[in-house]
Amino acid sequence: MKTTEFIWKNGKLVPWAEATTHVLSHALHYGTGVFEGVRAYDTANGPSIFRAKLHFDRLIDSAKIIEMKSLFTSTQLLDATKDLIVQNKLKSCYIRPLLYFGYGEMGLNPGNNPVDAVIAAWEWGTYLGEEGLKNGIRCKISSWARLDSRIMPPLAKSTANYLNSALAKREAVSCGFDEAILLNINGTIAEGPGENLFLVKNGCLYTNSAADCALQGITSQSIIQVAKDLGIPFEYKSMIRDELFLADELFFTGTAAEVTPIREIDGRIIGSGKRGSITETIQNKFFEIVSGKDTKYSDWLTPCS
Ligand code: PPE
Repeated sequence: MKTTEFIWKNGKLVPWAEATTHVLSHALHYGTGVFEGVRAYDTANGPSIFRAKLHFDRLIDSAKIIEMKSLFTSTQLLDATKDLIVQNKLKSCYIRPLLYFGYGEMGLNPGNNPVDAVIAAWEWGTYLGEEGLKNGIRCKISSWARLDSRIMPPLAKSTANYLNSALAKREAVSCGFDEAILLNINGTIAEGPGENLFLVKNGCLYTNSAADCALQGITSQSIIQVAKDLGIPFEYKSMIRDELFLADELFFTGTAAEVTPIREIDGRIIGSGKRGSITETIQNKFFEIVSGKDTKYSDWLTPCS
């Protein structure tokens, strides 16, 4: 990975190599952390964070779900991120804030352990490749089910949840695919390991809701708004696997994945087997918005200075 000069830790900027933690930190053993994935884009106003407030508010919400009290507010963490980007002289970057139960006591109850806070930012290009953004990716329906809210909290970006995602991702890649699609334990579509899923059928756009155990994606929420503004009909809907096979177009959304078309699932060609026209329209608009070129959405971007 590309490193930078500083990482923010518990209120201070520390050199990248010194942002370390004790091996007996609670989160390392039990997955008791929450994180965010945020991007800043290069715009005419300098590096600008996409939907910054929503991301830091979701971080605090994730902490609330796992009963963790952050020592920093959403606003303080956002201010720290802006400073970090400026100090690291980054133009565009991926931002990873993390709150975790640190070193103190072992045992499952994290209650008495300190809550450590870190924010790192580094240059991270396309998540599923330039080629994937343009021509679409190949997915595998995972043999791993997406975690259910009776087992783990799907709306929290908790570090523990991501073993579920990592297992699905590894399986898909080792079977020769680019990415996984997970069903939930009721058999409807949940999401990708780090992406929400959208379907286009007969000109209408669909995605699922929290009831299907999908993370409530901030990119997804933004795309729904963009679709409305573009006059593309949209509905929330639970989906089964067959509907994916019959879709005209499918695409993933996510901070890391941005808007990535899906061209194949388990060897079956989806739609035309290429990026569909509605996907392309939405994708183009997304990149215009994040780069600050469509000023109608300028309040979705927070400049760093
Ligand atoms: N579902 C999951 C499970 C998920 O992790 C993400 C983001 C999304 C949906 C999309 O949410 P949003 O970014 O708010 O639109 N995944 C993050 C982590 C990816 C990683 O590999 O790490 C991300 O995209 O930053």
